[in-house]
Amino acid sequence: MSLAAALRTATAYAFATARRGFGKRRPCDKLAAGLLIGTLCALGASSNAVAASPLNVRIGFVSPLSGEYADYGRDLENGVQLALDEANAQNLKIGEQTAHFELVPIDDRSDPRLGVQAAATLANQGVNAVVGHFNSGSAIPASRIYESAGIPMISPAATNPVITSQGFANTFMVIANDAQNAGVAGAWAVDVMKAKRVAIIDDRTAFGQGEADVFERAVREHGGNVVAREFAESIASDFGPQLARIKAADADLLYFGGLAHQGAALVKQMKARSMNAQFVGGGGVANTDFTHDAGAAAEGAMAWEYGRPLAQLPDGPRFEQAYKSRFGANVLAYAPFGYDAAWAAIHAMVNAKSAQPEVYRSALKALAFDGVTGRIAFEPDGSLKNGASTLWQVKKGVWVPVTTRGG
Ligand code: ABU
Repeated sequence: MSLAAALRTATAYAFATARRGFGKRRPCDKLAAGLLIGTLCALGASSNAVAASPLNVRIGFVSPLSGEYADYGRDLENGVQLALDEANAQNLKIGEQTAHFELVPIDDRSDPRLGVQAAATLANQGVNAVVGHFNSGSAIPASRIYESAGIPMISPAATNPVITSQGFANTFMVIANDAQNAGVAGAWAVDVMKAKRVAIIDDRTAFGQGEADVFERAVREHGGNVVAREFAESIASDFGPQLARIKAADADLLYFGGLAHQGAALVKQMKARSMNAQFVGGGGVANTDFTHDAGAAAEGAMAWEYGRPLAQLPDGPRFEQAYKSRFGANVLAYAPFGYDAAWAAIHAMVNAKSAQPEVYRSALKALAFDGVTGRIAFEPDGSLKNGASTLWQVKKGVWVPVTTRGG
C-alpha cells in the first residue's frame, strides 16, 4: 500500500471513529449503560433535553496564513469568519438545536505537503465541512483525503479544474475555474485584442501552469500564434532570461500564470527592458498587492479575475463595508468567495437539519442561493454553475473593470 493510500485509509478510519456519536441524537435506551444518560432516562428527561443543547459545528479552513501568500489566506479567512459571525448572530437552528459555528484554521504556507497534513488533521478531528484550500496545488491532493473521509470541501479560491473533475462526491467550488477564466482570456486575446504574437510565462504551480496551459490552448484554437512559452519557479524574482527570450520573439502580448507579487515584479522588469507587450494576468493578479508592488509599472496592465466586480453585485457594497468594519482593512481578493463557501455549508446544514456530512451532502448538491458573489449552485461534479470572469485594467493606479464574460 502506498503512503498516500495508507494515509487515506488511516484518515478515513480515524474520521469514522471520531465521528461516531458526534452530533447524533440517540434514544436513551441505546445508551442505558451510560451513567449520565441513564440517569436522565430514569428522571424521565425527554429527547428535547438533548435537542435543546447547542450544536457546535466546526468548519475547517486551510490557506497560507504565513509566508509569501499570507495576504490571500488572511483575506480568505476573514471572509469565512464574517460568515460564521453572522450565522452565530442569527442563532440559526440545525434541526432542533441552535448551531454555533466555529472556525478551525490551519496554515499550509502554500506547501502541498502541509496541505495534505492539514487535511489529515481536519479529517481526524471530524470537522463538519472544510472551506479551502487557497492553492490548487494543495487542494488537489487534499481533496482525496476529504473524499476518503466523507467531508465536503468547498473551494473558495483554488481554481484548477482538476479539483472538481475527479469524480468525487465531496468536492465543491464556489468560484469559476481556470478552464473558464483562462479560456475566456485566450479567446479575448486573439478575437478582441487582436494579439498577433503571444508569449506565456507561468510559475510552475498547479494553478499557474494549469491556467497557462488553458490559455495557450484557447489562443491556438482561436487561430492565434504563440511565439514563446516560458516558466519560472513560484519563488523566483528575476525574470531576466525569460524576458530576454520573449523580447527577442517580438511578442505583443504576455500572459502570466501566477500570483500578484510575481506579476508585479514581471511588469517592473518589462518596463526596465522597455518592453511594450501588453501584460495580461490570469486569476490572482487584479488586486492591490499588484498595484502596490509594481507602482508606476502597473499602469495599463490587464488581468482576468473570477466573478463580477463586487460593486456591481446587489450585496457587494454591504459586504465590503461589513468586512472593513470588522477587520479594519479592505477586501484584497477572495474573501467574498470564502464568505459564500461558508454560507453554502451553513445553508446546506440548515436545509438538511443536520451538520453530519453524510446527511447534509445531498442538500449541498441541491443548493441554490444568492451569495455575495452571485448565484451559488453546483454542477453534478461540484463546480460552480455559470461562473463569471471579469477583465480588469490598471488606470491611474487603480484596477477598473473592462468587461465581464459568463455568469
Ligand atoms: N485561483 C487563484 C490562485 C489560487 C490557486 O488556484 O492556486
